[in-house]
Amino acid sequence: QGNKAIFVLLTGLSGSGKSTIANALEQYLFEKGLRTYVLDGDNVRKGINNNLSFSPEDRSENIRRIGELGKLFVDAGLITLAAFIAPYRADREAMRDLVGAERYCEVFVNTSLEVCEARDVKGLYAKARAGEIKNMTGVSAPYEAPEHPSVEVTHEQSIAESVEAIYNVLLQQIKLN
Ligand code: GGZ
Repeated sequence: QGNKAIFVLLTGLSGSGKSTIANALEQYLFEKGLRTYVLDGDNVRKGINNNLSFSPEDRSENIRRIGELGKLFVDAGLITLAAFIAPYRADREAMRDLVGAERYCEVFVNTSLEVCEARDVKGLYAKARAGEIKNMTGVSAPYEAPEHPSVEVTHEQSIAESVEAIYNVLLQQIKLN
C-alpha cells in the first residue's frame, strides 16, 4: 500500500497530444482503482488562471499556480495529471522542487512541430503563420525541450502504447503494486 499520489506533468507543443494521453491515462488508472484528477487548459486557464495571457511572464505564472494546485491535489491523495505546454525549463524545475522530486514525474510528449502543425486541430498554427496570433509556441515563442524527462513518448506510438509507457514509469516511482 502506501501513498500513491503523484504529480505528472505532460509537457509538449500545442497539438502534441498531451490532453488526449492524460485522459487515456486517467481512464487506465481508474480501471485499476486509482484516484486521479486531470488539470488542463480547459479547467485551469478558463478558471483560476483566466487572467493570464501567453506572454512569457504569464506562462510562468500559469505554471507556478498549476504547481501549487498540483501540490494541493497530491496532498489530497490524488494522482494528478497536468497537461500544459510548460515551455520553460526553469518553470518546470521550480514546479518539481515545489511538489518534491520524488512526487514529480515529467512526461515529454515529443511530437514534432511539423506533425502538430499538420494536425492544427484549432487552426492556431495557421493563424500564427499569418501573424494573427503572437507568441505561438514553436512558431514565435520558445519551447525548451526537457533534457531529462522521466519518460518520453512520440507520435509514432499509439495512445495505448504511450499510456503503458507512462504507467510503467509511475509504477516504479510510486510502487503502485
Ligand atoms: C501556445 C496557445 C496560444 C499560444 C492559445 N501559444 O492546443 P491547445 O490550444 O488546446 O493548447 C494550447 C493552450 C496552451 O496553454 P498552456 O496553459 O498549456 O500554455 S503554457 O503552459 O505555455 O502557459 C493552445 C492554446 O492554449 N493557445 N494561444 N500563443 N498555445
